[in-house]
Amino acid sequence: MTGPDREALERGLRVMTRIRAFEDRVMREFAKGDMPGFVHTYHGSEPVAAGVCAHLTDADMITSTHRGHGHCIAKGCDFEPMVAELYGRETGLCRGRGGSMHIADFARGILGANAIVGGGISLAVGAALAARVLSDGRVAVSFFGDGAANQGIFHESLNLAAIWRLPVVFVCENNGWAESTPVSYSTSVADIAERAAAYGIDGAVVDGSDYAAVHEAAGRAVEQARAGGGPTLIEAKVTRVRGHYVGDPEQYRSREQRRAARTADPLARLRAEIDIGDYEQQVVAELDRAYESARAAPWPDPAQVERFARSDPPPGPEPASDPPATERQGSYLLAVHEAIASAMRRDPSVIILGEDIAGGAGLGPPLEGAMGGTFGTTKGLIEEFGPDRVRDTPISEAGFVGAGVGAALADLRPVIDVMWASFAPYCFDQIFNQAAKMRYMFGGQTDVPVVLRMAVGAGLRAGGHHSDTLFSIFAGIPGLKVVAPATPADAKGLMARAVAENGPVVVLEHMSLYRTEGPLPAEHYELPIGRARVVEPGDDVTLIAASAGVVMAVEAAEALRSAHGISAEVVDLRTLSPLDVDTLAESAGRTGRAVVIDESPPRCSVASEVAATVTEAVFDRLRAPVARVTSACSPVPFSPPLEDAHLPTADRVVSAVLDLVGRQTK
Ligand SMILES: Cc1ncc(C[n+]2csc(CCOP(=O)(O)OP(=O)(O)O)c2C)c(N)n1
Repeated sequence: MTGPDREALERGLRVMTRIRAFEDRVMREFAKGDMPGFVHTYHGSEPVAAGVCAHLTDADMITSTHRGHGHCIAKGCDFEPMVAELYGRETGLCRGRGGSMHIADFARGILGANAIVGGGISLAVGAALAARVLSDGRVAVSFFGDGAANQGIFHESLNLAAIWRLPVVFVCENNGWAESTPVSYSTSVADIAERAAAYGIDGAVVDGSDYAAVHEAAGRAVEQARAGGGPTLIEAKVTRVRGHYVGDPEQYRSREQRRAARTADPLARLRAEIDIGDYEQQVVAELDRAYESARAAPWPDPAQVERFARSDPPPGPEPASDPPATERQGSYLLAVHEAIASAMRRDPSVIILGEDIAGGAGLGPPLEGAMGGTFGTTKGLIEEFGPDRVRDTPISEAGFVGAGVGAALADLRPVIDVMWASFAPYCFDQIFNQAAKMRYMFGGQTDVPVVLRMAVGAGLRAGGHHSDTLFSIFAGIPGLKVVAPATPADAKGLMARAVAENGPVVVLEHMSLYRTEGPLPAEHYELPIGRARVVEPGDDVTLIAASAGVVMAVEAAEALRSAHGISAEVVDLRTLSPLDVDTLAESAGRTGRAVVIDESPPRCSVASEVAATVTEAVFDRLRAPVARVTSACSPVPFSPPLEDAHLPTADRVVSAVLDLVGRQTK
């Protein structure tokens, strides 16, 4: 590929001029004190964003960083909504929910700036995965700094992109510093691009202050990606002309280093060669208008503080709360399998990702006897849907969960198998900071239709790393919906609904329930998220549980009835977030007593949340305080007597009820 022609150089200089003028103005305006938060300017890297984005269309996708203004401008963002976003106004690109560090413009393929260093890299891999699965010719580019190249997610992402030969270009803007840490200290290689070789992909070092050089290298990488030739890592060496953030005293750079940095001007070379007339004045006038309009724009309405936090329910009427009647029996495991298979049949944008889900088939033909996941829930799906939609992953939870989330931003509906919930901390950023927050931070520009499946629960003598429930960890995250089915029929209907939902849904499948049998309708059906179910009616006390706790509650209700003449109503939460407050309040208000059963440890548990919710709703109708029966406040132990002592039991539920009856105050 030859270098850019004169017209391309002129276009490039215009884009760089826009970026420079924008950032100069940001520095001046920020100093006045009425621009909230922090801003990080792009001075010195202008040729990188301009030279790379010159090869991208609106349909192509980028992920950006805390230093993202330049990327947005090069990808075509208008000044007015950008400036309004910096001021936190309702007319901003993200309706003021994101700000400088989370600016996004989905109409232009900008999948968000990301204030988590390295946070965008796996999202770009996922966007490229979507382009590959949909065969639509799009390319994804991830911009990130030298600091991000030392994050684990960088390495997992490059490996994933390499093994799947995805249409993605990784652009490392090496400005020599990560905040105050020099790259010479933090990085084991002279050139970050050398790391490409470790993953068998092309790597290139380019002078990031030379527009023509960036344009040429990026053109080659984007063309290769589009043609199916796989990813490239471009390292653009640039100078960080200014401080890390506006206002940074830069005490870690000597006066000489600062002076040398300030004199670097990557626009100078092109300015000497190319005449763009009074374009700079035009840009300044455009910025004047943008600032005037942003300052006059309305603030977001404080009454709408929760708007966009959770996805809207899918269109159409809410499904019936009960599964269809059936004579058919089936296991919880089969239920999960059937829900996923039927969702994949109905919607070609549904894909599944996870370790061993295709049983080692990789991208090749299905293997005889493939596992179908550790528990066998996805067995047979590779044969029916092929390796593009049933994607085995390496052991890279952060990488493939991030890729799933990125794919969800780019028109797929991934169902991601995290295997055991205890592994979720490895991908917590991708769940907590990315999937759960994006709709909100980007002001409703995008949904994140992703399902995160995890096996939970103790009792199988698996010890501390394979037994957690993490109920409250997920239920406590505002952007997530969380379901924990107790029966095969619920497992099927809630999984089907989770896939149909437009936002991230965490499906917690209890390991001790996989082999349990119950009524299992054969047809496709959905159950509503956020609706509890009265399993057994009763008058004297309400037992509230979820997942395997429901089995315990039913056992306790039977013992209370037969041994003590106490009539217990059993309520299955089904959904841990959002809670079905109406059903809980109605039942506990009527019986006047409630015991919440939760397999997680007690501190800040779902049991605590339910107890507080019920108390707030029907305090005046309660005859005794709400009681909690939880696991012990320890990791799940291995030794059988210890594990048994750790877990709640039906006997403890019975005791809690008897205690409440004895303690009643009214
Ligand atoms: C995961 C994470 N760790 C630390 C930070 C704090 N932080 C913000 S920017 C930054 C430096 C990033 O350096 P680099 O990736 O080289 O980008 P640059 O700022 O140089 O553009 C740090 C440490 C963060 N935001 N996210």
